[in-house]
Amino acid sequence: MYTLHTMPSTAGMAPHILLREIGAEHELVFLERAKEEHKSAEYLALNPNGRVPTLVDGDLVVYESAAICLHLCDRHPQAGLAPAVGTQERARFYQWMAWLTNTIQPDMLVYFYPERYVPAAACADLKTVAEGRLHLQFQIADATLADRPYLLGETYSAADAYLFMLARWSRNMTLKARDLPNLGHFLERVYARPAVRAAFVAEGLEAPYF
Ligand SMILES: N[C@@H](CCC(=O)N[C@@H](CS)C(=O)NCC(=O)O)C(=O)O
Repeated sequence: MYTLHTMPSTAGMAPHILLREIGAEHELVFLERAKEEHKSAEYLALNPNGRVPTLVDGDLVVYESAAICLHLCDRHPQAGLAPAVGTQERARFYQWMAWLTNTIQPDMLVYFYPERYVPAAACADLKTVAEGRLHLQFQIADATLADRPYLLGETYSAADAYLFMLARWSRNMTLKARDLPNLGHFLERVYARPAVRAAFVAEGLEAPYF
């Protein structure tokens, strides 16, 4: 039995989707941002970063969304959410997971929390810069998806759930991931998955979904 500490529409979405793809028994603990529950002493004892998500798996506590995804892939190899260890496909899977969490996600943090990086007067400009950088990155994903339904080819993997999560964060930007043709179709394809729809219902999300 897993417990995922999260908030709706956050970095907890990819692990949440994977729990449902796997069919793993799990409990969702939704922290209230307005009450700063993610900064409470109780939560900081689980995740000293004061951020979501955090997964509790028995006596194991793991934070960092990508790490949780990789752990779930390893614990449930039969779910086929990652290629076999040691294969070329696995190397490609690592490449995309690292790229997503290490390239796109940091610029998302700049876009959503500019005040943590620069004085208030510079925030609007920084958001514009971050949005432009994000769009260049989404163009790389779009080009990759030109000849394949998923990042790794024909087979859906945890990297696709991660890309879906990050791409939907652009839904209220001027430069939207969904406006890129291949990425737009990819988002529709992933959103059509029953596990993804169920995660959206459980998180209480409303349109636009991506
Ligand atoms: N690198 C972390 C980032 C987590 C993160 O920034 N989560 C956001 C929500 S998407 C959060 O908890 N924000 C609250 C805050 O920073 O105060 C991960 O991937 O888990």
